[in-house]
Amino acid sequence: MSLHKVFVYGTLKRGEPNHHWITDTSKGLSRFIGVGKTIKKYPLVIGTKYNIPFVLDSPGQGHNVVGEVYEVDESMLHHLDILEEHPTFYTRETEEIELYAENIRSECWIYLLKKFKPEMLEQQHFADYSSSGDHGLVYAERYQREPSYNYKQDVMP
Ligand code: PCA
Repeated sequence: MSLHKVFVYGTLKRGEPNHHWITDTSKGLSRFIGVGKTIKKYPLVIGTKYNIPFVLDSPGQGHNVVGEVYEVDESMLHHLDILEEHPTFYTRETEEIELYAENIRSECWIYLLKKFKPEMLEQQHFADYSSSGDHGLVYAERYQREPSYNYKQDVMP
């Protein structure tokens, strides 16, 4: 069985609205490894009218993004790809992550946005996402969204 490391920075983190996706044992295996951050700086923004977190593929801007590293099996990785709509919405790529506790670097998968409207870079850049932060940009879960509203148009160039 092949295992993969995934770095999550948004709604998949503990205490965030999609965390249950990564703990659903009926979909595969996952194990929390630790908290870490990207070695490179990235813009982490909250976008669309549904306040979705995105790391924009524009390294060098923003902050070292904080998140959680999990070890997952092939089946769980596939399950996460479905949530993130890889490769049509987010794209899963590898990125070097520094794990705080062990002070080691590790190559992990990350879901980022490759194609985005340039004005998204002007939005506030966060270092550590929370859906209930002072920013007041509360994440709208799928069941709360309007079926007729194409929120992907808010990000696609
Ligand atoms: N889910 C993925 C990408 C953004 C999101 O909300 C994550 O938590 O890393």
